[in-house]
Order: sequence, then C-alpha cells, then structure tokens
Amino acid sequence: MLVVAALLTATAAAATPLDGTHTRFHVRKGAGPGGNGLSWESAFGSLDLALARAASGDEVWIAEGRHVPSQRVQAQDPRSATFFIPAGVRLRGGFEGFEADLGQRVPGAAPTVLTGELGGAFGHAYHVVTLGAPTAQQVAQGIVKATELDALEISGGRADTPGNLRGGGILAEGGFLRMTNCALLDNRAAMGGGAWLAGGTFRLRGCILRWNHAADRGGALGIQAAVCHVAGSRLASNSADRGGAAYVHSIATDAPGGTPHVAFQSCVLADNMARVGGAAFLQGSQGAGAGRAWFQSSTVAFNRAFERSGGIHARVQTPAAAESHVHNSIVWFNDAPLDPELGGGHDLRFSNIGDAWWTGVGCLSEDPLFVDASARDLRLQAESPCVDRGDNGLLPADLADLDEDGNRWEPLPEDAAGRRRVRGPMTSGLWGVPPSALTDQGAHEG
Ligand SMILES: [Ca+2]
Ligand SMILES: [Ca+2]
Repeated sequence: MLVVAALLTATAAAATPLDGTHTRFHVRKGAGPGGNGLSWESAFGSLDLALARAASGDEVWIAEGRHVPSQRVQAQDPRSATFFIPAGVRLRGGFEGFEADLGQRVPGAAPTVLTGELGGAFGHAYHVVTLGAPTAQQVAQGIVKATELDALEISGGRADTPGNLRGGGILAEGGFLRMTNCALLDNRAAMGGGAWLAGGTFRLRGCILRWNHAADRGGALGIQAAVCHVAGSRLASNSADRGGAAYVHSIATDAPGGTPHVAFQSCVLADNMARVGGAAFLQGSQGAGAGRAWFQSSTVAFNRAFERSGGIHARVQTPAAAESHVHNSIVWFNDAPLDPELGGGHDLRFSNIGDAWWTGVGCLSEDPLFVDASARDLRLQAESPCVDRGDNGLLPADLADLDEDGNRWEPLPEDAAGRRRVRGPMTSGLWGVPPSALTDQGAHEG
C-alpha cells in the first residue's frame, strides 16, 4: 500500500486546537520549512506534510493556490503521486491564510486547487486524490468518521494507464466521504473520469463537475456498489463512451419505500455527451444488483448520445434490468438517433419528459420554458408548465443534507440555487408544507 504515512514520523503535534483530541493543521504554499502546521504563522509549506500527520478526526485548512502531490504510491513512478487522505480527515480549502473560523471565507475569493499536473516531463498524476478506507480496527470499534472535502477544486488527474484506470480526480474504494462545495474539473480516466466511487458511502453537496472525461464509462462519476447521494450539484459538459456524466452499476435493490442507494436531488445534468446515455448510463447485470438511480427534483437537459438515449439509459438485461426513478423532474432537449430522451426501463412520476411516448402518473410533455435555454439558465419562467406541477409527497428525504442543518430526514429543503424548495410558510400538512404550496418540476423552484 502507501508509504506516505511512514515517511514522516517526526514531531507529533503539541497543541490541540480542535477539541482536545484532534488537531487542526494549516497549509500555505510558500511557507518556510520547520513549521508545525498548528497555525497559519507556522503553516506547513505542502499538503503532503499535513496529510502525513493527520489522523481520523483531524482537520487540514489549506490556503489558496495550486497544490501538487509529491508522495508516490510507487517510488519509481512519478505519476503515482497522489494526495492520500486518511479515513476521517477533513480537508478544507478557500482560505486566504488568516482566517480563524470557517465563516471568514469568501466563496470563490481564494480558490484552493489540488491539481494532478505534475509539471515538467512528469505529465499528470493518475489520481489527484486517493481516499483511504477505514482500518479494520476503526470499523470494529465503530469509530469511522466521515472523510470530508470542502471548498476544493480537484483537477488534472489522468487515470489512463493499465493498473490505474479508475478515478482521475478522486479514487475512492470504500470509506465514507462527504464532499461539499467542491469542483471536479478536467479529470480523465477509463472509468469515473472525475471520481470513481465504489463500495462506500458518498454524499456530494453543492458541487460542480465539469469537463471530465472517461474513455469507457462515467465521465464525471463512476458509481459501483456504493451509496451515493448527490444534491444541489451541477454535472455539465462531461463525456464518456457510456454515461456522459454518470455510470451506475451493481446497486443493491432499494427496498420499497426505503432509502435510495443512488440519488440525484435538485441537480442539473446538462450538455454531457456519450455514445450511449448522454447524461447517465445505468448498467444492467447478469448477477445481483443492476444499476439503479433516482433522479428527484432534477433537470436533465441538452445532453447528447451518438447512438442511443440522449438523457438517461437504463439497460434492460436479464435477470437484473437497470431502472431509473424520475420524480418531480424535467428531461428535455436531449438528443440521440434512438431514444432521444430516455431509453430502457424508467419509472416516471410528476415529471416533464420531452418525448411524449414516455408517460407516468402526473407526467406531461410540454416545453418547460427555461429562463434562457441557450445560455443554460435552466430556471423556470413564471408561465412554465412545470410550476406547481410536482408532487410534494414525492419530495425525497434530504439525504445529502443540502442545507447543512444536520437533518437528513426532512423533505428536500432547497433547489439547485439554494432557494427554498417549496414556497409558502412551512407550517402544516404533509412534510410540514401547507397543501397550497406545491413543489415545481425540475432542479429549480420557479
Ligand atoms: Ca411551486
Ligand atoms: Ca437538511
């Protein structure tokens, strides 16, 4: 496995500014040597130094600038350099380098970029970030904390070589990851260009996934045998052979009325491209667990497939056919020679589908009247037929905690722009919403 942790065994942190048990480290590019990382004044000059010391429950604050990994998984291979995040460590970016609390950050003002561009003749790292899975001891003791990535841009990974074909931006096999307000940009792989998320639990909130590419499957996200809840996020202009934005495989069958394993909520999937499944490809299976995903209060538009299923493809295969559940959503203006919007098996409810062949309870097929489709402003005009045409009873639980209030079991509280999901005073009725306030179809509340 990795040699990262073994490389730096010196100077254990003395102060404990977090909670008496855990440590907050600081990283500032250009900081001189000898710092202990415990304050901005004594910041580490590289993220590698902090990651070598951080353990579950610790936090690393990273000041703006481009950060390049240098710790190699294989000593002889420069491209094996990666930021290895031990399970349960929180990485936060977007700092200018003076802040004492998170609220002092100004969104977008001080981008912290983790890049796989190694420079010189080295080219690109296979994986910009590699997620550590919890140890067997941590699992046995039930002390697995979430690994967190917060306000970071992750770009320039290239998992394009045999042995390193999955997860250009993020390689996560197992573990529990929360990713908030991050951008995955311009990463590539054979599978899961932006991120390969397998065998763990993943919650993405307020993220942008753009310009990622997979030669095979899952331009932005490859999801396999995992729990993955994506909310308030935009997946745009990604490409792949199958599943321009997302590829989903081996998902355990959701119990009726149970918690979806894979869900996109208040998300926009637009301008993605693939051979099959312009936005998403849900893989069938010859064994247990086909691809299965829920698109809830989301907009899937302007995606394109060269062969089939411009929007979402759910592969029909025996014995385990894939299936999507499209609820309170818009699937419009996608394009393909065969099945321009949807192909395969879909359960559609209270959604607006561009191809009138597809129907379901509460469904319609009328131009959704986006505010400015050509500029990809996919909010709804006041006259849009999608306004108040959703079903409040289909509002999903806030599985990714979109509003960060710690409550994952309230109804989805926000739209893709962070505005209240259902208009009207939250006083009574189903989900605490008065019957007169109805949710809209699509990612945006009109
Ligand atoms: Ca409404
Ligand atoms: Ca919440």
